[in-house]
Amino acid sequence: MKDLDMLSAILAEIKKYSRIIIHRHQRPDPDAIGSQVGLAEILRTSFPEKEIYQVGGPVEGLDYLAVMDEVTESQYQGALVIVTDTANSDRISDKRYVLGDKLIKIDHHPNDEPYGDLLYVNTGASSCSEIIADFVLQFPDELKFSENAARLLYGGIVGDTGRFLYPATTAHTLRTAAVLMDYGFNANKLNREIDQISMSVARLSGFVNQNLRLDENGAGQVILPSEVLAEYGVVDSETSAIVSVPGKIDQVLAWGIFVQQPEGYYRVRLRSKGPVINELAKRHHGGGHPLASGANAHDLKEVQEIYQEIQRLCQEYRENN
Ligand SMILES: [Mn+2]
Repeated sequence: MKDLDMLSAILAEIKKYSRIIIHRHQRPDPDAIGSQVGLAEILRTSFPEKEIYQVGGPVEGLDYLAVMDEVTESQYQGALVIVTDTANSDRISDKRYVLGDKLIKIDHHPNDEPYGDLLYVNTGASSCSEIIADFVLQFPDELKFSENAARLLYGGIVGDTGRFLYPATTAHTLRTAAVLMDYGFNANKLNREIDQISMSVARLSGFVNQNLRLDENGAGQVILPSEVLAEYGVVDSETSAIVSVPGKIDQVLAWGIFVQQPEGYYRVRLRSKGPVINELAKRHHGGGHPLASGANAHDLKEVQEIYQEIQRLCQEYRENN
């Protein structure tokens, strides 16, 4: 099915259902919330007679973007369920997504697990929020932005592109952001809310710079053991703010941040300026985009194995580029 045909098929399903419940991934980021609640707000504006819900539990410090709704199990009966920004079904926040009448996936990650009755995946989009904006722009007679929907989608784009910095940013991304900005929300305030960090995270980024291990090919590694997180007063969800820190350093080519979890294992955040790192992530219980992925390491031994694989990828990349 062609892209536009799929989007029309999704719109036809939306029109059919009187109740629509929208999910996103666990440990949400601005794009997860932006695409999810942005779509919810668009549907509320475009179809005021429908019941629209956004679900998935606490938003971990992103409540300046939106808050979630509570729904009961029985409300899933006869409902349409849409999931945004989530590549794999086991990462969907709130497992009741299976209780709906029909399931739609809308995403921009590689389509490793094509779940759902209908799915629209565009890996060329900077963010899922950009896809939701495109959806509205394709059907201007039927779908309408509100000021808040525009704010949420803009926030999602800013979050996933690192304020239009990361390579997934295209001319189309910038044009879409411009269309959204015309809705008049306070973009300056939103940019600041997304970008600002707490004093404890600022101090932790000092630790990251001081303790970065770096080899001659640009392979970087930072390990954040539980004791360090406790010393700096930072919890795992806040570490997303320091993932991009090593990337500012000229010699760094690809890197991993290994954050120890209360259970003992390490959550791994992988980033790259060139070498493709999502295959590596898949070998270690993870996945993601070619230049931005996540994985998990059982123990310090697996942490070192992953670092050695980053080193190999950097070395190969240096030899071929
Ligand atoms: Mn995203």
